[in-house]
Amino acid sequence: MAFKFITAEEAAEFIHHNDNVGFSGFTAAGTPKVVSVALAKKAEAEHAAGRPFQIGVYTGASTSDYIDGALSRAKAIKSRTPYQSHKDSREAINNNEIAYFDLHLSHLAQTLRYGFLGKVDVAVIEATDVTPDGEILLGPGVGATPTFCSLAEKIIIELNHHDPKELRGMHDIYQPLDPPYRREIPIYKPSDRIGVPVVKVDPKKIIGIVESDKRDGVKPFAPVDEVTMKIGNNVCNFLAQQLKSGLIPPQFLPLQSGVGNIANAVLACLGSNPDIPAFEMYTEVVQDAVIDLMKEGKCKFASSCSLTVSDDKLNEVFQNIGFFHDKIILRPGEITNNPEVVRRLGLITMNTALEADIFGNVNSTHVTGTKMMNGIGGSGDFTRNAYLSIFTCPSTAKGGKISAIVPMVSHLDHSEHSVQVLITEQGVADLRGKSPIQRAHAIIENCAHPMYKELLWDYLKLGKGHTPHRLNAAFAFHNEFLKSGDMALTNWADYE
Ligand code: 0RQ
Repeated sequence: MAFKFITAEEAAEFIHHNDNVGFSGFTAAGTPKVVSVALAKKAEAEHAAGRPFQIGVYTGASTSDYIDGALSRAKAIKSRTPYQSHKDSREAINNNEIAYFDLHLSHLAQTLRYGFLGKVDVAVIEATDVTPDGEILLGPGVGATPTFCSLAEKIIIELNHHDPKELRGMHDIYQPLDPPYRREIPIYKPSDRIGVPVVKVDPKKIIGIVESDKRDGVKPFAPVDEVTMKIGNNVCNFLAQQLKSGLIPPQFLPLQSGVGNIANAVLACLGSNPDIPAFEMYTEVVQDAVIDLMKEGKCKFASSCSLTVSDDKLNEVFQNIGFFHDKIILRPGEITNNPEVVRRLGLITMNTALEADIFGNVNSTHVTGTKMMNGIGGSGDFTRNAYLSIFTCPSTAKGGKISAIVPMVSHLDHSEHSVQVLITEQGVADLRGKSPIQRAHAIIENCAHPMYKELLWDYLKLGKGHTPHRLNAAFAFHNEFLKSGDMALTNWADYE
């Protein structure tokens, strides 16, 4: 090995206050695990000595406790983008201790290359292997790693001894040309390979290698329960009926599925429905359910940015790498989520809403319009460009005290123009070709919880115009929740 082995603490010494640092991986998969923790300790020591120490953090998507958790607790993050989902990081963001700005995941790499966010000083990259001439074999998550490596002045490698070198050949690393002479991304089906199996960097930029054998530690998902099972079945029945009526081509279309418990449950239901043919995925995260579907032959192929699977499931993949090797491609996020490719392949996209309004607008990110949950992630990249865009969510949250169907979303991520179908455990609202009032009827009738239906019908009677809102009452559900802790206590008489 031509490079110097250094400790995580020595690596942290190369990162300075105010640096912008790009971390490899996508979700917990493929993210560094030891340099970030050493960096958090360095920040704490600096703060104890009365010196400032904070960095800008760029990642592929969410990370794990080793990055967002450790660095947030150490108050070491100055700014952060694009997606996070750690409770400590969420708390710091909502206290405005971290200047967080949300981006569509497909935009991050090009936004950095365009120079809009300043320099990337250091890239910290988890690798399965690295050659003396600077070929980096990544692990189970790609994210924005190729761009971090090409822009960064210094690269620190975390060599993870747990991931097998047989991963070689599963990655497809490709960086598009930038404007003004950008060409098409030549992916015409999910399994097309257009790049190379490794990230190539100038070896002179690699300042050292830190060894690690830590696992990604993706948490297993909540088991499928009655509500998520009903949502999953509603999605399946809807897709089966679309297929039968010829609105989806007979050979089916590639699927994208979002992140989280609901998305995992929807996939599990798709797998067990005999009316849904074996399918391919063009998506950004492969979750546990997909691995099982591959074993059953129900999922034939997956193009993804990461294997966001629990440690046990990842072991299963590694132990049967011969089986999975040619069924999964791991690509950079700007390719997995690329609007051009999403539209060309004609994806059926399935993402989760925090809340939706009766006119079909979706909030994926902000609780009561003010508190950041996770970020928009890839949901916008896919929804806006889908063949058929579906949002799912339970009709209520917090034991029924929150209705996920509200008069007006308290924050807008996906507008009525992009959201085609809304599905809860109550049923399906097909919004295509409907006016705002027709959409409201479909959503209240089919998706709202019975506990909230009357309130929503009554709201609709309050408004006037093409999209009949009563502006002083549009956030009454949210106001009531903030006041009494229960949206169901909303009283329209207060707003007349
Ligand atoms: O809270 O954890 O305290 O119980 O939100 O909700 O129902 O477990 O759903 O895990 O699928 O996450 C939208 C956040 C859903 C996710 C979101 C509370 C609820 C619970 C989680 P608890 P569930 P999920 C590609 C796609 C944006 C990014 C995206 C997400 C917690 O799917 O981040 O789509 N999406 N990326 O109780 C207050 C409401 C609520 C609410 C639910 N209306 N008000 N709290 N909750 N509805 C993937 C990537 O980009 C990587």
